[in-house]
Amino acid sequence: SGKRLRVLVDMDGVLADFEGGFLKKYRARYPTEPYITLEDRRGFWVSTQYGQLRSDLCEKAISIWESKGFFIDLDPLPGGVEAVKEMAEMNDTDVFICTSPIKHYKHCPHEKYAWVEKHLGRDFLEQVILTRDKTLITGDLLIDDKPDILGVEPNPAWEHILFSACHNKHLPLSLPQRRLLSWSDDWRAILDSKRQ
Ligand code: BVP
Repeated sequence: SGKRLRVLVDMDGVLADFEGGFLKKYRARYPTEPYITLEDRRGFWVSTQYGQLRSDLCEKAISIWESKGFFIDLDPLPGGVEAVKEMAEMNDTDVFICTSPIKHYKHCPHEKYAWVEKHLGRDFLEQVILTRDKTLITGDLLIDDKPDILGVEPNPAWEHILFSACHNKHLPLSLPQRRLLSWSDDWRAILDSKRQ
């Protein structure tokens, strides 16, 4: 076999249930305001769709993930923690968690590290990459639910595997983009397809 495989795994919407956590806390804080069910979510940006529902709901949505406790309280998505642990144990495989913090930095970066420690263990903190520009990070694969991952590097090293989420499941797949439907889907075959 050739060189080691490097897998970058996104956090929100791939390992941590950002959408479910958002809706639960939004409805608890704003019980009389309209909301968007996960079935009706379209587009990556929650704030944009809430702003289209009613303009003042954009800032109400933002207030949810800017609050203390939002990111640490996110539930793990089914099978994600187990998959990442198994990946990290595979021969010739390096796994990094590659996640973009929000610009309101008071709680988010701290809570992202705390979430990794809580669910993956203290040793996994070595694998955390916080960046607002994922195109700068080299890897063979990036498993991420954001359909368009752009930055200053026009030709990123990684192949983007679109992880299915409520907001992207209706999108036509722009070929040759590959999808991972969930952590029950065959992620091992996707890794094997990139090995030398
Ligand atoms: O920290 C997350 C939440 C935030 O953007 C980051 C996306 O990171 P990745 O999943 O790409 O690593 N976020 C912010 C907004 C609106 C901001 Br205004 C949003 O609607 N959705 C969202 O995920």
